[in-house]
Amino acid sequence: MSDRESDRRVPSAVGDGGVGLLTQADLSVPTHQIVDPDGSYDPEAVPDLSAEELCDLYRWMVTDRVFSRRMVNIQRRGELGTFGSTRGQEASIIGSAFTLEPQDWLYVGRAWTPMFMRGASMTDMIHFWRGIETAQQSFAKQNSQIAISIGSHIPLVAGLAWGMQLDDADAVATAYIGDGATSTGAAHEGINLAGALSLPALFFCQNNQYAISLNVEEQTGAKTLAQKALAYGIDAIRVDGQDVLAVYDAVQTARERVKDGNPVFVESVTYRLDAHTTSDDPTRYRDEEEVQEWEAKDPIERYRSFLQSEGLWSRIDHDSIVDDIETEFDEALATADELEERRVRELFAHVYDELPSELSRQLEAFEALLEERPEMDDYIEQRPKG
Ligand SMILES: Cc1ncc(C[n+]2csc(CCOP(=O)(O)OP(=O)(O)O)c2C)c(N)n1
Ligand SMILES: [Mg+2]
Repeated sequence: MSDRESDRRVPSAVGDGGVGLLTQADLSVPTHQIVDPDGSYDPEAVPDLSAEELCDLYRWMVTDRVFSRRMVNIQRRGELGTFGSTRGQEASIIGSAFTLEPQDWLYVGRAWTPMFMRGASMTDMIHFWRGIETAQQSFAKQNSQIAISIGSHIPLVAGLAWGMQLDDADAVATAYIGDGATSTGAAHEGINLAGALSLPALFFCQNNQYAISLNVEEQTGAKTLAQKALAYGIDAIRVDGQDVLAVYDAVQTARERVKDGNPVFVESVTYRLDAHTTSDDPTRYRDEEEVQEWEAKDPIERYRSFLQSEGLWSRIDHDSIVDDIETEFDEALATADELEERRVRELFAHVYDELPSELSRQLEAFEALLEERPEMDDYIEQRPKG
């Protein structure tokens, strides 16, 4: 009997009437961790990464943090529509993305630095958050896309993985999703397809505890998100998302399995320290105490203590890493600002080769309106965004 079969056959304690009732208590889901919150770890459990790679993990985590800070700042100055900060999720984001190969496909929600790790520019990321479509076109050159419509990329990734399977590709298709996305119909359809066809699809779920204002415990009756995978016939790993080495280890293991046609769902348990986006006010739905508890689990601090224990901290010049990223951001912003003003026509441009008549009519009406009332342009420019 496999482990999973034996789990299924554990009888419930009382009152199942002899029908083999399965309950949430019948399944125990461990959470993989390498470095404890107090910084202790078993050296044997550390993934086989070179000193340079271990330092790179730190640099990328800091990149993620600085990028989020700068983006929130320029949004506050009115230079960006909106932005979703990833502060607090750096270990989850970087540990996972560090395992991917350039030929893999990557569809993300709340994870922007993985694009940079594949060669996308900060300028394009700024364009994206300004609503400029050329950014996605540029990301596609690195097999990457951002999905804003929650869960919409899950069936796409299953479909991509199906194509890869048919082509016998040596790569995986990856969907970064949030806890909220697991409640969409698209998740059901996409993950089910991956399980049914044994597709090379990797589902990396960042359980950051919230779908905007909705806490994960209110969103689902399931004890963990990882366990949902089993119902689709795919494997799962639950990992401490504040521990970059554990995330790397988990996703590396997952990726190897996925490549061989065993889809895996990884639940990374983390926390969004900032607002959902710059349009959100989290004080309306969560306590400061809770935020402070998670501030104390800062993933960058935990990893720094690991690097100190390994004698690698002396190789890292934190301040100069931050300076470099700030400079890269300044230059990216200056380049993004050079983009010429966009026209309304572009809103209609990227879906159809030939515009359907109803959309043509809307475009003409919109252009006529702007011709007649040019002040509407200012209104579009100044309306609250988000
Ligand atoms: C289909 C769809 N419905 C609603 C929204 C509005 N919305 C944006 S983010 C979000 C919550 C997402 O939560 P989660 O999946 O946990 O991702 P997180 O933002 O926490 O990373 C919602 C409902 C959307 N973008 N797409
Ligand atoms: Mg979430």
